Amino acid sequence: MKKFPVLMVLVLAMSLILTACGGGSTTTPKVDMVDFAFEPTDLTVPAGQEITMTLVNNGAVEHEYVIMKFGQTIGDDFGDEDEENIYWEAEVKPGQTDTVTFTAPTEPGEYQVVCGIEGHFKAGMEAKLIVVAP
Ligand SMILES: [Cu+2]
Repeated sequence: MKKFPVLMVLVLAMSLILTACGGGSTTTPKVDMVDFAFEPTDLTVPAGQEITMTLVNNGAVEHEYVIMKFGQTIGDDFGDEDEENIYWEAEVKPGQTDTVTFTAPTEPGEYQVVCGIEGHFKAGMEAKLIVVAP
C-alpha cells in the first residue's frame, strides 16, 4: 500500500507534462548526435519562445546543430556561402552534453537543420525544426 501514493504522484506528473506539451511542441527538446545523424530528426517548437535544448554528442567527432533561416536550404554540403543564412547554431564536442538556449523563430514553418562540419550533411546529418504557433 505504501507504493500507491508514489504511483499516483507519478501519474499526475506525467499528465501535467503531457498537458504542457500540447500540440506536440516542446521548449525543452533533446537531440542525440551520432556519426552521422540527428535523433530525432524532427523537432516541433512553439514560435518565438525561448527554447532550452539538450544536445548530446554520442559520436567520435565534433558535431553541430545548425538551424537555417526560413526558406533557406544548403546545397550539396554546408559551405562558406551558407554561413550568412544561419539562423542559429551550436557546436558539441564528442562525448559532451551541452544545454543551450535560443529563441525559436517567430515565423511558423519548417526550417532545415544540418551539421555544418564538412561532409557530415552528405553523410546524413540533416534534420528539421518545425515551428508552430504557440
Ligand atoms: Cu556532424
